[in-house]
Amino acid sequence: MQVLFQSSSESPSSRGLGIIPCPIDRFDDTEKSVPHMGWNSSDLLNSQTDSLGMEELSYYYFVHSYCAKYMPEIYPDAVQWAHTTTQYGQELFISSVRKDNIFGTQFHPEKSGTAGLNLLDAWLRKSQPDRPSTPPSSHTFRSPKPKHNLTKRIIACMDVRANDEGNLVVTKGDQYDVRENSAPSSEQSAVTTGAVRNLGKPVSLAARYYSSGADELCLLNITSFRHSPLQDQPMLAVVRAAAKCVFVPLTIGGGIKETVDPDGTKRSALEVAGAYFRAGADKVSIGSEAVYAVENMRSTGKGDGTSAIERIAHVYGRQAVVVSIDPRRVYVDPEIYNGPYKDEVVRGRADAVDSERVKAWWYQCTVSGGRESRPVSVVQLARGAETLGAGEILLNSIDRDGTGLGFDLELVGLVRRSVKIPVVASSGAGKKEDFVEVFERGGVEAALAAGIFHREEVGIGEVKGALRAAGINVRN
Ligand code: 1PR
Repeated sequence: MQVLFQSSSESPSSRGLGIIPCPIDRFDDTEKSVPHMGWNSSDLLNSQTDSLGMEELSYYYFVHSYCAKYMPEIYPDAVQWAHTTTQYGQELFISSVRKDNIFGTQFHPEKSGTAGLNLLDAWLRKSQPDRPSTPPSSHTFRSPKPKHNLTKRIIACMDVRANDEGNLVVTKGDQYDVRENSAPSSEQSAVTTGAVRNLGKPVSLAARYYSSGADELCLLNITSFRHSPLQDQPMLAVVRAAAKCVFVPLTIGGGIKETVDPDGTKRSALEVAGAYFRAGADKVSIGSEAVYAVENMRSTGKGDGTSAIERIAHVYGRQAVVVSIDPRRVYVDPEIYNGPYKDEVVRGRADAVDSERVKAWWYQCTVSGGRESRPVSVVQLARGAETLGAGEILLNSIDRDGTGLGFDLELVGLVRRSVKIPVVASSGAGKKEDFVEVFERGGVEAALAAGIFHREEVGIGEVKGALRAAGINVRN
């Protein structure tokens, strides 16, 4: 859609087609996260033209940092093209354009669930373009509303690995340990001590989460620290199959790094990410490589353009690059600790579980699924990743993973205050109220859970019901 416009501050030296006389500009990030990422509503401007299946109460999936601002006084000819507008923060922008047989959307209909599929269907069924349009006399000019409709996102995450029989399964650990450690009970006769926990098949679980209302899905290859050549990458087939039945965004993580094929061919991280994007991924999530890149940037003072984050963001846009952080607490005595992370030390809340109440700690980043700790704090990693070009932070917590104790609110708050890009809180969800708490107290854009959804202890619908009851905007 944006190429129809005159120019873009994303690439000032390149001209657009100039068919719509108005520039594309970046969102203002003073008071909101940028990219604008998630489900937002679109207001129809001209009720007399065919709405193409778009309804006022429908939500569509957006992921972008630049937009055509809706400015009728300055660009009156451009706003005649506006089919819908959408509001983010106090900024109103053109979210779809329509004239004669031209139609373009800023959002992604192919990733907007049923609402998007209805729109595509209506468009494909149109045998004739509308009559050549004269500017509609009924064009109602809009002004920003007090509040935008961007919803909070609920993400279902599947940690994927091969089990001991070599089958790819969705697994789930406690503090990243995904093997059973208890003797099999009579009801669980199939469970062997030490076996990889098997909670289902990735594609069928993905389909289940799509139909139960997940706003996004995340598939993580958790054994990617092993040698995993692109040529022989079973996750690609999983992504391809999932993308055929899931019409909400898919984030793929694990192993987004340089790999070597069995014949010795080197594949750059950009090639690996490209293979996932072509298979149907919308975002790639980078873990260990992000830690190394930030360590490197901190020692030289700036990014050198060679990291996976920089390269992938340059080619596919920063909104396609998620950095997944695996922090672990390092407990300290706050009265005597005078180390480099003293400004990042947090204390257990008065209402915290017993084991945390009187303690203090900082968060250290790890690589290889928590197997190795690195000399980088969570704040340094989040800020460094943002500087290098990440568009979103997926914030795990090794201490809370699989515990059901609720999200780590100290961790979430620390990272939310440190960056401008959206933050996804992950690890520890045990009940629907935990989601209400993390949105109300953590200020994050999205919350992710795995175990409670896999074990069907809490449904996505139930979570959304609790959020709605608490006055938090979610997609139906
Ligand atoms: O380092 O770029 O190859 O990426 C590896 C990816 O795999 C990282 O995103 C890392 O977080 C993930 N990973 C590695 N090992 C594990 C493991 O569990 N042994 N999974 C792992 C991380 C965390 C979340 C989990 C939430 C929610 N899993 O994905 O789903 O903690 O769980 P809960 O709701 O049950 O508490 P690279």
